[in-house]
Amino acid sequence: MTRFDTVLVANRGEVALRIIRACRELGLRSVAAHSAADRGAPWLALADEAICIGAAPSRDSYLNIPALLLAAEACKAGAVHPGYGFLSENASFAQAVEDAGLVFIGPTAESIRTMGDKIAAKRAMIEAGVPCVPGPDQPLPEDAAEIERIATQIGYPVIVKAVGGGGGRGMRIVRSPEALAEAIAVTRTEAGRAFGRADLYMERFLEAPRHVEIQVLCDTHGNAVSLGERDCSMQRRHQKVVEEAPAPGISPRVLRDVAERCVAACRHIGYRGAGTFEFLYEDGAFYFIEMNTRVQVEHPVTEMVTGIDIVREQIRIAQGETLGFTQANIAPRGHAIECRINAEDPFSFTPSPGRIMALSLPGGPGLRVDTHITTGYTVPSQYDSLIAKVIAHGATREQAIARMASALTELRVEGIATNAPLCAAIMQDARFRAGGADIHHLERWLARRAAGGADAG
Ligand code: MV4
Repeated sequence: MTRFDTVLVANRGEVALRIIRACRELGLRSVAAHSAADRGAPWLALADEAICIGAAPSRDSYLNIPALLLAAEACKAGAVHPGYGFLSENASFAQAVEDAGLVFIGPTAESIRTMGDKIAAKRAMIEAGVPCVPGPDQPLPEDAAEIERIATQIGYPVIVKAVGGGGGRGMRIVRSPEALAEAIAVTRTEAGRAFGRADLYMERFLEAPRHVEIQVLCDTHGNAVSLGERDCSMQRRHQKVVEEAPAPGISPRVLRDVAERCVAACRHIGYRGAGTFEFLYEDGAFYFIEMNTRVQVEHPVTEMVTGIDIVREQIRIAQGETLGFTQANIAPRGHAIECRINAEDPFSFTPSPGRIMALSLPGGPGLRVDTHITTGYTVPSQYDSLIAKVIAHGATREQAIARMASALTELRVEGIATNAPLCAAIMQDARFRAGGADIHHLERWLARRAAGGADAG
């Protein structure tokens, strides 16, 4: 039944290494496509083969579809794993891979396209019974009076979002009818420029929600399961910093209900592979905002509590195999927390590329470090600043926090600045320790810190 024996890894850094390891475990050959800037990078040595696909800028390499297809052909790959970021949610890439007779390790191009259109995604979710933020599942009309009526019906404050946007790009909060026309005009212009599509939609703006997402896995034989939720509320400028599973303080009944609705939605849309349903959670209720059709940076916290290897399952699903477990077999155990370690200044957040002069990675019970860096490795300036993910598991949330705090004292990266001190401070923050902080907490905390308020809760 094996459809391929060689996987082209169309990504870099820690996720390339994550995919290479999963391939090896499954007895598959991995070929790492890389840019000129990543020549000689440590993860390439762990792949069975490495192919340079273009110059350092992503557009010439990791975003270069013809170069990736050529590399796949040259190394006789039967499948392509896109990782996260780059081309992972590019429907044209998924289509081009399949048109070349290769397997795209992910959902169909059609699923990716639907979820990339935020209105189409929302409509599919409403049809499937997934709770959404109040607001029409239609693009906004042109007529100003009609738009005002829609906003009045939703109730202020509202949020205007680009249909082609997502991940925090192309949106604006509107608090009064007076501000509406201007906000629409500006967002429309931005959306047209940024996404090549000026369509907008409107929702009720939730003031202080949490970001809670549901991980699903679906095979091509009609089996779909939920691996439970992750709370990713600790973020700055739409970049997650700390993620955890399970989400603290949410009723198991409410969680089970929303997870079941996500699984039903997967069946409804014929989804395949790994996927994440993003929700805002406020006052005991879930509101769908977007679906991610890729493996996510924070997938390890789910792996730690479920014992399921999500990347391995992605590859097995692409091989046409059935999920090796049912919903009844999935029993989350304990608590897991991930800290994203970035090469950046922990106060100014300016990127800090450069050579790693010394490195000590933490270890011990319940600890996992996903990283591609080594002593002597130079973090290039062209790409994302993520250099490592530290994941701590414990029987309880308190134990996971204690293990993370301890791990962050062990972590030593010399030669470049990292945000590890910020992560360590978050582990000591009273509001984080209480659990259930909202999506604005970290930015509020950083603003207080910048103003000189040491560590007010
Ligand atoms: C919202 C919202 C409040 N109400 N939608 C930002 C990222 C994108 N995925 C959706 N986002 C939001 N949509 C409604 N109706 C607040 C945000 C939001 C946010 C969401 C998740 C995580 C962090 C956030 C930070 C600011 C705003």
